[in-house]
Amino acid sequence: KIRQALACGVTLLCLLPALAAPTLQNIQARAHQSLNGRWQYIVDPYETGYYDYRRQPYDQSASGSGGFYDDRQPRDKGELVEYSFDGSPTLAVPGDWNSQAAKLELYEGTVWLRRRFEAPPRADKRYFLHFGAVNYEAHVYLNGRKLGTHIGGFTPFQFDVTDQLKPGQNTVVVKADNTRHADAIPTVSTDWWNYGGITRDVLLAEVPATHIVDYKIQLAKNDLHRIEGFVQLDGPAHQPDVTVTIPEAKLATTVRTDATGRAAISIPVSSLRYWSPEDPKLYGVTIAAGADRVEDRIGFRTIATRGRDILLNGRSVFLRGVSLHDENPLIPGRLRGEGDMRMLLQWAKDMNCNYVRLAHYPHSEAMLRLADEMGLMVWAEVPVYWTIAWQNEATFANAAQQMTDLVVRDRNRAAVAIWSIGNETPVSAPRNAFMGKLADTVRALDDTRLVAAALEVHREGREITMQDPLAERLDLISFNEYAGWYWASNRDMLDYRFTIPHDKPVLVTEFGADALAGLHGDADTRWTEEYQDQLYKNQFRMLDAIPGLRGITPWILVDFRSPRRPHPVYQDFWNRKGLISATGERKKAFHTLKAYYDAKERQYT
Ligand code: GCB
Repeated sequence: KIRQALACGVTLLCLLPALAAPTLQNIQARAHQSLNGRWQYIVDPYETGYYDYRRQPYDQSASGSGGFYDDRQPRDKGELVEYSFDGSPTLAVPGDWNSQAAKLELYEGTVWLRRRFEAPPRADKRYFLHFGAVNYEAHVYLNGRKLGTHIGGFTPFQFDVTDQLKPGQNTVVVKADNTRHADAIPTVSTDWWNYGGITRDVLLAEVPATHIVDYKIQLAKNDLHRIEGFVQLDGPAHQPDVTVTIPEAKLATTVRTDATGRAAISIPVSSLRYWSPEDPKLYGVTIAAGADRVEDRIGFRTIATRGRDILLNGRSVFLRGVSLHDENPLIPGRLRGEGDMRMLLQWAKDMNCNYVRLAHYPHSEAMLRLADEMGLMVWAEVPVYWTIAWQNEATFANAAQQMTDLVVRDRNRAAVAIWSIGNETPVSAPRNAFMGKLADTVRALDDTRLVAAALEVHREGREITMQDPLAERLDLISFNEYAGWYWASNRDMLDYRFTIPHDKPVLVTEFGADALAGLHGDADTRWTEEYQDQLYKNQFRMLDAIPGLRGITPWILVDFRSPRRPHPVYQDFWNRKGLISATGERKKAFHTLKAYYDAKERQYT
């Protein structure tokens, strides 16, 4: 297991290593202390705080010490210590470092972050140090001891620190490293900013020694009349019973756990207010086992396909969507809290969206909870993006781990309708095998949602078709196509036609055009709002001719930063395909898309 790669080597200090633990379901609802706030930081481009001058990692040396994680203070006036967190500047956590210090805007490498906190550990409890996300590689130390390592910039991880916490002051140090690697997920080339740092919440959770680790409480596959799932316990004592109650629906069940602490849940349902974008009803759900109890708010809905239709609670829907990145253009940086998230999702709702594509990597758990509450179906994705190391087993293990962590984290969210296993991955035998295995991984974890990927189309003459063999393994024919922008133009794009005869729903996961807000001209002039607007109108004509078209997520809600976009006048390191500018102005195409969605809404009710 990747996150169990405890880098404690052979040192004596490793006699009692903390264990990387499976993340607790719904951790924000547990008793916890937030470790968000200002963390002291040291920029370390040469990794001086990690390696000695012979390039040996300090944390794998005989003493296990010597690195910046020691948080060392000189014992007397003669002692040489060449770093100090005290007196160093601070970064807000959660928050990427690029948006917080001018000299870190383009930085890729290691930054050390330190925070002190008080803890009163209690004997009958267990403690978990939880990180919502650190991009990309995190080494975590508590009171000078290594807890472990985690890779993957967008998924949560945690350590059981029950045996490491001290009464009084504790010190946590994180080495965050956003260096890109060819064999990583994502790989070196992406069309988004490589924000580094502790980008999501950090907290210390306290649970009873025997506690609820995980649960899934959802409608069974394609069945509006049965809630199905499981509850998983962990701890020293065998806790025989688990109770799940949904008071408002007058539903309750008490079930026995097996020897592994697992209990299967199956609750017959006669009637419920089913979750939908029009009525995003969430029920209070209580899961209780012995001394532990967790409260959640869960929506119940089914999502399935039948022929070319997507059925939400058995009714055919059109997914009126838009793609978005986890970025607040106004900072600009990663979304830092619920206010930022609400702003973006509200912009989508203002366009009459009932659906969002959270591209191209797992967004925050809080974003999914907001989508649940605001009534937006979600396409959730992992950063298997473009050309990755298909033949490398560790790369597959990494992708499968990120996919698993995403599904485990969000599988109680009614909003999540589709798991996406990747974006624009180029067809080849090794890639087909890799992606096929990834599709199997998701299906084994969750059979109650659709599995898809943003594929590419094939163009021959004027005909656009789907030739990707991966499509056969997926529930949807879903693809990106840049008619009118990367090929053809507003003048001739309507000469092309899509031939998609498959008996599956078609989702167009991307199309778009760059437009600099406020730049006007005719519809043949690149970078103008008129060009983008005309392209959208042409797209609607082309796409509406596809019989199976059941949804679109144009690229993209709002302009976003990208190192791949250097044009000094039109881009300035922003991808300008937003329907909204970096400063929040709505471009012409915003209103055109809204009008299209208003019509689709009428057509589907
Ligand atoms: C794509 C990618 C997306 C890019 C977009 C573009 O196909 O999936 O990440 O940002 O095109 O603007 O080129």
